Amino acid sequence: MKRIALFVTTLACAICVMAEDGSRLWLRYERVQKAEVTGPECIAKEELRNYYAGEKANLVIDTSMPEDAYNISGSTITAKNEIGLMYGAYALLRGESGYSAPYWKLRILNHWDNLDGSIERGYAGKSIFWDPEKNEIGKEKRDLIKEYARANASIGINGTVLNNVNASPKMLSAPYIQQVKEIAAILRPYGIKVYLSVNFASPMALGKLKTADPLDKNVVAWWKAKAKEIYQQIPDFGGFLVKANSEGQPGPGDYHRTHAQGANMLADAVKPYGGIIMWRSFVYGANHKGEDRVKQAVSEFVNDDGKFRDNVILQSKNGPLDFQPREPYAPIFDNMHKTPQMAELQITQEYLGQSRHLVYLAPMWEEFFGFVRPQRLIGIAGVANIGLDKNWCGHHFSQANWYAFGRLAWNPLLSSEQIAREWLEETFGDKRLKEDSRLSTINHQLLDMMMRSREACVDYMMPLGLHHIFKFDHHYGPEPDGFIASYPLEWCPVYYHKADSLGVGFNRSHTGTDATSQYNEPYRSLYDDLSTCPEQYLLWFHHVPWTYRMKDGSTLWESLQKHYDHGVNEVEDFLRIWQNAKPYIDEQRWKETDERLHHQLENAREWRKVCLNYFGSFVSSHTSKE
Ligand code: GCV
Repeated sequence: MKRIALFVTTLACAICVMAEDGSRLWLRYERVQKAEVTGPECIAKEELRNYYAGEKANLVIDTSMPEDAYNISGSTITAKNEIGLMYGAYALLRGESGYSAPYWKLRILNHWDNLDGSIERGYAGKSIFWDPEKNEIGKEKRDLIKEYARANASIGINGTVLNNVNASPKMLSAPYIQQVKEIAAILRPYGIKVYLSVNFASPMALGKLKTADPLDKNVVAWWKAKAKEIYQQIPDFGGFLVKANSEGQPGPGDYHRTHAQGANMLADAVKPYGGIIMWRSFVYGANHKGEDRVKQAVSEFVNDDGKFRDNVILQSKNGPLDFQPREPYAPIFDNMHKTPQMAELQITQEYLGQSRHLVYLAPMWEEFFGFVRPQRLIGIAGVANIGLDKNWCGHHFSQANWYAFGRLAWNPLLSSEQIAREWLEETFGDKRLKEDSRLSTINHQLLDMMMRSREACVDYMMPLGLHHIFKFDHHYGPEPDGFIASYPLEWCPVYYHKADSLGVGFNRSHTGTDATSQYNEPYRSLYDDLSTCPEQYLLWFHHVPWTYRMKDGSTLWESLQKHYDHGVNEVEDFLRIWQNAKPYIDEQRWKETDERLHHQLENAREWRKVCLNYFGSFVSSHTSKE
């Protein structure tokens, strides 16, 4: 588990570079230990003493400053308190200057970590928090969690939900609360609050009550007592995250109560301590038989708008389905006018090649913020991609997604390109190579590769608005013909593409399921009309004839083929770029990434082959020649 950088020389390069296992993430500062730092003893001081390359730095407290904000003038950092100074110190080490304040107060990672140490949709090893063999936080784990805290603090993340939204009731038992208390103590100096996902039926499983009905007085009392117990141990505990009446999880609906009734009961329990409830809108299935899955969140929540307590926040995925490589934005953001909302982004690449594909996700998130303006949200959550793997995230480039999430949570107006440039410089930049004139070309190519990688993934997996044609359960690889009669239809790929001899795509216009009517204008009309619907969402909103003429004059079927080809060609190009970069990257990270890129190419080719064979089987030989 210990993350130690190996130091070996590489023959691949005339200049000897340090081999790396990726454990230092983007925090690869040289330990110069030369600055004299004035100001309070704190993390900022320690970091600057160790790593600041200037001779002097000053830390100044100004209590009139806003929470978490900092100002950097020369080598003087001013902030309200030590946390602000810490953010300022990391910014100074990144080379920033001037004033900066976070856009949102809530910048939270969601770990889908189970108490048995496994991680749902985790692709980088086991949980860094939970180990069923050890019911205590030992020294090794403490050190690791401290590194985790430092990495998060360096990019401004200030909250973490420690367990899976498919929550075990055991999470709220006394021994686990004790562990949470210990974790909270490690995270606190870095300005990070802990939150827990809770199972709505915990009063039954743990408290032996006969019901979890939110209007039952014993249930209310149970949650109040539980909140008190937690806050006695962890006075700055953040609150609860809840997945209710979704994918088999219990919830207020089990007692014919509304989401608002369920959420408010929990909200009242944490309110005296300043806690919040993040209630997820990811629901489909049970209550909406036959309704288009992407409409169900709005249908289920819209009547609750305005009925939630003021410490409840509705947390919704960026798209209406489930973290696909491309989705239109989720219309729930258009429909809840009186309820504070948070967006949930997925950093772990469940549907984007997991930790085997190089896919930089910030362009996707930037696209989302183009539709759902950051000012409509009061916070942001990201499903973490972190595990016990030495490089934390499985793929060296998946670290960029953790980094980008933090940077966007601090400032969603930053461009994905700026963030990628920053990350590349911090993660792969080697100061000794700066003089080499080829380096700027290489850097440019690496940046380009990252920036093209998400669109490439869309193209080789699901272009033109296709969605959810993944293999069952594990969601890796193509299965467009997927249909299992005993499964809910919403789990079957054929439900989503509806290919037939006439065409392909899901008619969600007013002549179909009318999902377009859940959008505000101008998107409602734009998406509803086949002739104005952006091609990137075409098959999401329309069932389109194979012979339909696309904007470039090709037929839909030809266009699909072009997109799949383009996606594969892009990955071939990424391999070339990576080959060119070889002399400038340490041996270990180069090799590990190269292996994954080869695998990615193989997988991209499989996607193309399987999907084109399958969809091609619907296209008559007459049509395909048109
Ligand atoms: C945590 C999808 C994923 C599940 C996940 C669920 C959710 O269905 O495949 O693993 O469960 O979303 O976000 O609750």
